[in-house]
Amino acid sequence: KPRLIAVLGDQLSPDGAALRAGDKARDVVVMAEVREEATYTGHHKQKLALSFAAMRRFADELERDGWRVLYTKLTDAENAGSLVGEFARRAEEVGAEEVLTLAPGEWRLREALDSAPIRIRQLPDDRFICSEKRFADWAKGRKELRMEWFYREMRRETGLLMEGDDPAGGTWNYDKENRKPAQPDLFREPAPTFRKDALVQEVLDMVAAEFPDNFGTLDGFNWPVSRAQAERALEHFITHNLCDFGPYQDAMLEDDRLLYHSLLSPCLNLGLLSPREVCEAAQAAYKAGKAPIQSVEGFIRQILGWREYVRGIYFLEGPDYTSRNALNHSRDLPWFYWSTETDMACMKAAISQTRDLAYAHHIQRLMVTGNFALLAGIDPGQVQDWYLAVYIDAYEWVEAPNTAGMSQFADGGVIASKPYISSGAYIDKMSDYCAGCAYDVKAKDGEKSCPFNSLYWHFLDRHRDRFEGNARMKLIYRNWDKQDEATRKAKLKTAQAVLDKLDAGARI
Ligand code: FAD
Ligand code: DLZ
Ligand code: SF4
Repeated sequence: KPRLIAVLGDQLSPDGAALRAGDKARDVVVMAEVREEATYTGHHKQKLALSFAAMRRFADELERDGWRVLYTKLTDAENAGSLVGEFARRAEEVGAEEVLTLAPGEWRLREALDSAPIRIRQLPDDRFICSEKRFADWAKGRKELRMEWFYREMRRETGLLMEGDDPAGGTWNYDKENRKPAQPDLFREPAPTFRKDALVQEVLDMVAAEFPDNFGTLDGFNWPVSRAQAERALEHFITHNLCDFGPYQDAMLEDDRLLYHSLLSPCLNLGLLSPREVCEAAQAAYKAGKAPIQSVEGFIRQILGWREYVRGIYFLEGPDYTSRNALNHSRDLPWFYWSTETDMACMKAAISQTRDLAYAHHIQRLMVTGNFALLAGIDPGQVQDWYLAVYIDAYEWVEAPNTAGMSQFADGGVIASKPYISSGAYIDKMSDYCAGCAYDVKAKDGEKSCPFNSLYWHFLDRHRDRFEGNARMKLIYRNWDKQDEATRKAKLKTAQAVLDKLDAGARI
């Protein structure tokens, strides 16, 4: 009897375990665009378009490769509306009794496939460098699961950037040499453009018609939808941007939304590129003397370290991870996260580019929109919903640990040893946003003062019990205690006024 090989929308790799286990002569590939996946969050329009376009292109490639593929389009009349429904319908159609697939990157779907009326075998997703089991072994018995220690083991295990037993260049981590602000540069190489062929255009039209009210615009859609385009994106990054990636990875510029970032996260998360090949391409540039160690190490750490680590945490911590709220934050997400209508120039810039491109780079996510939500005490569930919806690369296995863990401290410190918070001074140092802002980044209190400045101290003051014993935060509390009482009161009063405005839905 034939079996079904189910390929989900973010499993677009020809060499995943499920396709490897299949037999072209006997088995049938099934792929389905379904409402349930298109609506479990309010996906950005570009994310919907990328998902469907890349799925259709991948189905074509599998057919060219000799597979029989049953593909359901979103608007097909017989579409059952859910992945389980489609797999059951197709199984009946071809007389299959078993479905093979890679375990999905989300607890919600793993559970749905497990309780399906048809037998669905979920194989471990082997498109990652570190398996879930390997991560659990690493985590066992450790008091703290810090990324840096995990990353060093991965370096040793893969041999990436190793010289014998030592790290290339003699140091594991070159962060200290990075973290530079950037200057506008008219000669910076523009991002490559990807042709919108008939397939992409048809999907863009469908998304515009079917999801008119979803967040975001479609005009700027310029994402690789195929393996070939993803290879071109990788090559472009290695040739033009890797060299400067390290020093400027934390920088932000109003008129240069992408800087030296790779934009490869959707390619990686969909499976168009493998993490190993991306790391190897960066390593090859280092070995050829084309990129310095601090950039190559910084880049490889994001993929071999952070990306693998957050996935490990997501599956290790279990399905309740996303509902944790260690700091008991409960304020509603301000409406300007959707509308962009705020006077804070940094927030407006990060949210506007998110609307236009479905993309913001890491520091914008962490130290602008994430930082604000944390300081303002926003409900981490609502913060996670926002990040899951608005970014081109958002899949729960990677979005949730970054948002709940790294950014919002909702997991109580599983990922972050201290909260990622800052006043406006950090944003001012790393960006050119403040010059054009309605608020004054130098003012510490009062109506015109940068909201990050007062909210920063309000956060520290209201969470004193939790954080003052943290060795890495002692100095900050000492600084707070040294300020005279009137100054402290003025800051807290200013912060309260900002929070009151948020609660009243007023513009800030
Ligand atoms: P680059 O800066 O060029 O980095 C190279 C690659 O490293 C990325 O493509 C990505 O695959 C990987 N990477 C870098 N940082 C991380 C990280 N912290 N975790 C995992 N991988 C990382 N990344 C996602 O892929 N999906 C998400 O839904 C997502 N949500 C996030 C939410 C918050 C609140 C924060 C702070 C970060 C989030 N990230 C997420 C991580 C990171 O911001 C993006 O991976 C990165 O901005 C993607 O852009 P890039 O490809 O240009 O990255
Ligand atoms: C994100 C997404 C979307 C928008 N649509 C589909 C779809 O129609 N069919 C499908 O198989 N997968 C889709 N996906 C990706 C899944 O939601 C993804 O596999 C899970 O979130 C697990 O990572
Ligand atoms: Fe952002 Fe404050 Fe700077 Fe305005 S002054 S751009 S709110 S950091």
